[in-house]
Amino acid sequence: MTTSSDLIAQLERLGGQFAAAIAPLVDEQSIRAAQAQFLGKKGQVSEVMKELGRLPPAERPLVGQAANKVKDTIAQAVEERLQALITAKRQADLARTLDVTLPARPVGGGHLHLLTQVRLELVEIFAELGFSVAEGPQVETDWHTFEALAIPKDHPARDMQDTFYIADEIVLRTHTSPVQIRTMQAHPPPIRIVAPGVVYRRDDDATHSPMFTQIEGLVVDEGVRVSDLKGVLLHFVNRFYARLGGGLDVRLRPSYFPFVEPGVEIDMSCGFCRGSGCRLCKGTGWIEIGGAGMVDPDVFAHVGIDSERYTGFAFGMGIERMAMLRHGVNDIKFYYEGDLRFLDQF
Ligand code: 2NM
Repeated sequence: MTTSSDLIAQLERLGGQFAAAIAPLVDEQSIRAAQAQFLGKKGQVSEVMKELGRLPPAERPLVGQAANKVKDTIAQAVEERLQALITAKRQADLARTLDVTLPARPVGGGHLHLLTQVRLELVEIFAELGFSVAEGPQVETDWHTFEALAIPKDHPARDMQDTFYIADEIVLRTHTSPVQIRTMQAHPPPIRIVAPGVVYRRDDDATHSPMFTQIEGLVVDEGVRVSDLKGVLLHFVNRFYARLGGGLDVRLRPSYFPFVEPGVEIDMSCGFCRGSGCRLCKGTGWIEIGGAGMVDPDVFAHVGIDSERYTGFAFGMGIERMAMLRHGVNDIKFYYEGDLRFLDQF
């Protein structure tokens, strides 16, 4: 026969059992679950209270008071346990405080873009031969870009297909030759310059981009000859493609550019297959690397240089193409995409 003192004793034990049950719990969710287990409809406290009906009515309030007390005890134990967890977490955080005396983690260093590296290297190679660097505007006049270079209004080189027009007489330069024009206007010979820089053409495929970089060279002095041009180019290819082992030859193949006479395409002997035939030289043993020629007397006339006294040669090359050949880059877009998986290889 259940008595009120039995039930009160059971309830009081539950308080202690609850505290023991949550002591090992380390998160609020499981503590709340334990709380529900003790206090919920099917909880242990409710189980005890079901016995209440069997007691004489006079004894029931005493058991009710004991039940309220155990509920308070359980609520208090939950609060204490949660507080203890918060305190423990805070102490663990503090124990992990930043040690500012530790050496810093290494940060991956940046580096120059491949095209910048190659441009600087090209400038250095030509500097060895006494060239200085000249620069000029990318937004140019029609006159400096075409007229002064003996490219008349109806010449295909200034076709709407190739040239970006800003206004009737203002264009994005299609080559860096206007820099040579400006230099010849500003300085009397002797002139020995390279003009590296961005140029613009309406052209877009695996080997052409609407914005790309060129380096052009110009030498003007008394007695300048095609053999001087060839000597400069021989020095250039054997320095720039030194890793191919030296002994590279240069071939000047007759061609046409409006601003030179004679005009030539510059080929270098294929150092990749040494003439036995490969993909790069398409089996010919020669690789085209640019254009050149002796400056046309018409150009000298436009800039006020006496072509009876002075002669000169000029040459031009695409920097993207030079780097593509040397580093095996097979699509020009890799230069401009900013993908570090490509850029970090150089
Ligand atoms: C080339 C090919 C041939 C060139 C000529 C001149 C100037 F201004 F002196 F007339 N500058 N650059 C030239 C000549 C450029 O690039 C393929």
